[in-house]
Amino acid sequence: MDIKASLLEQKSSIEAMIYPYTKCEDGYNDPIVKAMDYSYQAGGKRLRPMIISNVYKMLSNDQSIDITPYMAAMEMIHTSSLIHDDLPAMDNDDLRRGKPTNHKVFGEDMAILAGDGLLLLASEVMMADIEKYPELSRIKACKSIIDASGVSGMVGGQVVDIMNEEGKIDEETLLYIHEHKTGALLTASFLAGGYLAKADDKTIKQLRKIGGNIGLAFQIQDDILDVIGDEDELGKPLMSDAKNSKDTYVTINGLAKSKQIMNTLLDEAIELLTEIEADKSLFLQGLIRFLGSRKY
Ligand code: GRG
Repeated sequence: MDIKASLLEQKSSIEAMIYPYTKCEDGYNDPIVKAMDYSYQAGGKRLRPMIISNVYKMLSNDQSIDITPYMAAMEMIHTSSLIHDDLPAMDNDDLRRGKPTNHKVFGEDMAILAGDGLLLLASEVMMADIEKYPELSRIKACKSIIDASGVSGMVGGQVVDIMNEEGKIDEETLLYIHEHKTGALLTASFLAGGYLAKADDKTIKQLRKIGGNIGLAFQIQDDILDVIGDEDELGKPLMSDAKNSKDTYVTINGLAKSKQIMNTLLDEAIELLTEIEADKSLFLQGLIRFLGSRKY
């Protein structure tokens, strides 16, 4: 399988599916929808919706459920976190996905509201048809996504990250930050796909472990790319961690050991995936391998 070609192909079909979900202009709210769409439609790998869709396809015999709202919601929450992460009060970044950050284009006030708008629209979109289709599997998928975004998930990770912004940080705290700030949404993507497919408890447990491994591996590669990546490919400046005097996996463990830890996590994830479904998980296996060598 040519994984890069498949990733690009899936990325564009996902974008065609999820873009319509922000169409909520009432005339007065045009400016905020424009600011939301600016970041929502700014590219990105679309990994999280891709995981939801491929886990669902791998596990479900009934492909009749429309899982697009959950894919759109996940990408909205991810995008809202990127908009807020770039704000002057947070990382104060000028570039994201190769374009000026949201607050650089629309101002800080609109960028804050664009993040808030996307975050809440995600819940609206997932809940839109709940009276028509009140199945537990959909409620569990929605819950897993919302839980992962909040104070026990991504927001919690960001808080601990901010509290430890400068100086030394122990590996346990760094692990907490990565597992929550980055890992929570990636894990929720595996779980949401599993819940929508009505997977059994054993499979859900395996998916949670796969998501956890991938979340951590993803962030380790982020730390590695921040040092040895290519600014044009990444679409953002390098050495942002060093600029902020931040301890990372690389400063704590060194480059070689960080890579080794990352590869072990990814190998384990592939092994687990193969235990769940050997043949029907080929794309996801390729995606996981790609994460270990990604340059962007
Ligand atoms: C608004 C819910 C909400 C939260 C705000 C700012 C914040 C709290 C959390 C920060 C979360 C964050 C930015 C984590 C980093 C995750 C990460 C590694 C992002 C990059 O993901 P990619 O590479 O990005 O998938 P693309 O651009 O490909 O989508």
